Amino acid sequence: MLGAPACANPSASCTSGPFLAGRGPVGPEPNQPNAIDGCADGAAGTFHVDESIDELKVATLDGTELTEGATVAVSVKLWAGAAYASDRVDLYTAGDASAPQWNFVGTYAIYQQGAQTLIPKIVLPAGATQVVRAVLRQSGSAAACTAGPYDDHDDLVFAVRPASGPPPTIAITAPADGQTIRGSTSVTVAVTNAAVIEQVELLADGVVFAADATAPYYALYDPLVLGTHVLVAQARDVSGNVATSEPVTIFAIDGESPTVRIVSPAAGEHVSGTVTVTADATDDVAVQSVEFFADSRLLGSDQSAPYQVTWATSGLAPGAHTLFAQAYDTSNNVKGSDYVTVYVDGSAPSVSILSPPQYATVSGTVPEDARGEGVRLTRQREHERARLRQRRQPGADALGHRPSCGGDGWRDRHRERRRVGEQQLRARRLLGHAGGRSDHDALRRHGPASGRGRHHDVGFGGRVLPRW
Ligand SMILES: [Ca+2]
Ligand SMILES: [Ca+2]
Ligand SMILES: [Ca+2]
Repeated sequence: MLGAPACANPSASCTSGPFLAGRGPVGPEPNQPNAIDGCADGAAGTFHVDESIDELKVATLDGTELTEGATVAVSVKLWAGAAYASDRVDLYTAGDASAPQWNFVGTYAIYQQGAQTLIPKIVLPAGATQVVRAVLRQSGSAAACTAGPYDDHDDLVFAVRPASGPPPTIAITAPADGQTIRGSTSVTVAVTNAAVIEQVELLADGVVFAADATAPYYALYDPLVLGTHVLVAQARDVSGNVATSEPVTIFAIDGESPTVRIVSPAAGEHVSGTVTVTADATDDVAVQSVEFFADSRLLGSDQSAPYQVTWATSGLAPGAHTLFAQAYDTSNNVKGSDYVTVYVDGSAPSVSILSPPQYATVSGTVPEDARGEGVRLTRQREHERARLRQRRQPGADALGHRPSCGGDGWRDRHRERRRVGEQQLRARRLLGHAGGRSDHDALRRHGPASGRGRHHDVGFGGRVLPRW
């Protein structure tokens, strides 16, 4: 009725039987040209010396009925002549045999002279009465109807059962759309109602990064760049058809905190003056900055290695101080170092005279209230000072300097200076202040010259030195 062999009811297979044997006018091919659109066969040559399609058959792979969307095997039994190397078979399908719109499936080479059978697989389109066409051509290009003198065109019409379920789908089941990931993540794919899957491909930002040929389909995705990425899965069936999933957008972030530790000064170290505090910091991506703290006070931050700041310890209370660093990575992950306790030991011991008050007139044993050593002035000490005083000339200051017009010799001045120096040195030794500050003026109090009583300078460690 349609001009080609046909199977009226759906079944597991459909075959043309002997009706396609030979080629059109060359024969025998009953009902030639056996092309539902009347495409004529070539008339050159001889039956089974030259080319002909002799039989077509479609069959499901699993024995179920021919169904829309199913992958089926198409057997093309043919005869090839001596020039078989230039022969090709082109395969076409159409979902509606009564008004065929030819879908090109593929081109297949001939592998030998004489009888042979090619069995390509195709996916059946939608349509209740379908047709498959095989074209055997010498040279030329693929077309549903060719004009070569040795070309044969044969059709097979068959009934197809409607697809019972939903169409095949493919979806990425993990990670979820909009998910934030740290490092690599496993991407899993679900394929439903699929024909024979050749493989599932996974794409990130349009580029295939993995393929899996067996279910369950999954692969590891490790983004090379932080930020937004779009994942898509594609299932490719044996006929080359591709189903594509909905895209899944993920956000790759740096979730790993940096590491940081203070390497200098070392814990327990005694420091003084300006100290360089140095830290080691590392990160899986990049360290943004390192902040330094001393006793919870921010000293500063450094954006590049070596990470360090300077710490001015002069003026700080002597004793234990705590250093701390914290590192930020470029994703603002932050991590603190261990605390490092150091000891500030940079200033000379100092003493403050609290009593007697400045310019006070004192006698006998004077109770002193000094920080550190007690300060005591005794009569014996006064006598020692008095002997020195007798040698001193009027007009000289505390160190024995005198105005040049005083008329005294160099020896006297020198002797006086040395004595005063020795007194000061002795006072220093008594207090064990070998490492102490040597600035005498910074530690003593001067009283103005006065005629009342005796004035004393208070020297190192609270020792009381008479003022001459
Ligand atoms: Ca034919
Ligand atoms: Ca034929
Ligand atoms: Ca990090």
